Amino acid sequence: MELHGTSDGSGCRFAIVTARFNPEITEGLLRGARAALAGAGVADGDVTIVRVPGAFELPVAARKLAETRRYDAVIVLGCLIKGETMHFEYIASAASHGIMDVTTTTGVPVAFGLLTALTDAQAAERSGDDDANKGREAALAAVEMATLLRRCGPACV
Ligand code: DLZ
Repeated sequence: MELHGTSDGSGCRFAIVTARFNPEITEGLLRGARAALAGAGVADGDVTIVRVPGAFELPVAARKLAETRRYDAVIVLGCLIKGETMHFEYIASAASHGIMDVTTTTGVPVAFGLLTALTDAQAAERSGDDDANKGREAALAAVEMATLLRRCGPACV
């Protein structure tokens, strides 16, 4: 037996948590994610968007949403750009571990759309209106995982 998700997200519900820090980048990620969900057949009314101050706040909001059990998947979007201090390392580590913890402890897929870029240019390249948009990539992963888990009921193992 082989199980896999699909690219048809119709009927699935998604929450997108997006950080406001570096808004020119995170709004691009959000556009990419929304376009990908719409392209996968997800109705606008099945998408909830939640805004948080920065990447550090992504895990707590993702957990709250996952625990409602209202969503097939949660998508987190944010952008960390390396500066001259250690904030990049600390926030990236805390956010990525926190997000992984949410998905493993709740069993709800959380797609990782947190950019960790060394320069503004790298972040811009990954948040434009094209296939390189990492919000788009995270949304497509969320659709695949949402549809996979719907198929992974008790009857399938
Ligand atoms: C404080 C801070 C800094 C310096 N840089 C970023 C960043 O590049 N990207 C980001 O999403 N958030 C940043 N933040 C904000 C923190 O994530 C957080 O919102 C604050 O420390 C408040 O808890």
